[in-house]
Amino acid sequence: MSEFIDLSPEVAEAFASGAPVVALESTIISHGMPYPQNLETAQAVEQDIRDNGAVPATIAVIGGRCKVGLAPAELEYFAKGSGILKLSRRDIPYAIAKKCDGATTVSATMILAEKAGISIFATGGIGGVHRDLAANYDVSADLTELGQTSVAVVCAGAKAILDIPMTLEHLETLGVPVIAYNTDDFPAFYTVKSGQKAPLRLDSPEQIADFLTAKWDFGLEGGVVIGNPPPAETALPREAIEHFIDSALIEAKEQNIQGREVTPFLLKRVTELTEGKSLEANIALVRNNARLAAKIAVARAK
Ligand code: PSU
Ligand code: MN
Repeated sequence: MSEFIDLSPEVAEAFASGAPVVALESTIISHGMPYPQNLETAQAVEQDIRDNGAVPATIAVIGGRCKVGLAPAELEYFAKGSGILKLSRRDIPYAIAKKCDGATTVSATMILAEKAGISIFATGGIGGVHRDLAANYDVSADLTELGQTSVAVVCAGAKAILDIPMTLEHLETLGVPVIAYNTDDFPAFYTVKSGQKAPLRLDSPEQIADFLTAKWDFGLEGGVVIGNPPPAETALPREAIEHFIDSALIEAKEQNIQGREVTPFLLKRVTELTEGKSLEANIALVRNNARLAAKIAVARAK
């Protein structure tokens, strides 16, 4: 184990006994949802993983130490805390050297998960290619990470605020397999269908486990995107959400929101504009992804 990583007692015990482990990120807690829904979600997601036979490992950086598995009080700190950095790959050395507290995005979580030996990770939606790329160059570091780090990311597709067709093209260029679970369509976070067909489809956790074994045993390093459609009861119709996303994008431009602030701003504004409906959808889909990730981890451990 890397000298920079601390395992929680629960995760250390899981490794010792060979129990399946699922990684979880912390940016969704500190920068993706408001308090107290973020804390309730973080706790519920961990329990969903336990209920499906695996051990949750929420990942973050505390005082420059890379934590794999958080204690309940640490989860609460990341939910309430202000001044917590948002860490992608580039920021990890700064957080370690300056002994900072930082929440990990998909890219940083994948790196720490791989170093700890965890290959399955659940989140809400990956980052991707932002809309209006020519005017506003913004491509999430999540995509580059998926191209090189061997962790499978269970998500409800790419976030709806993004350019989904361009995100899929970019993933193809990077050689990242994109699998839709039990459907032909690539999901779009709040909505069941993005209007894009997913390049690959698999229909059970066992099939996904076999796919991962084939990829990595053959020596093809890099990540995999597993697109799990959001639960229908809370998913939003595309027509209902598109208008609010457009308004949020215009506001972001007017207020000159840039860099790492863009995604948190858009998620927050869409939650306000939908009067909480998008947050409700986000919570339900993260939990749904955690359940599938646990089942895949269990299938891989067999
Ligand atoms: N999924 C969610 N909410 C989030 C995220 C994912 O439901 O807030 C986070 C992840 O940490 C992802 C990040 O890596 O959004 C993308 O940020 P950016 O576009 O700045 O790369
Ligand atoms: Mn960006």
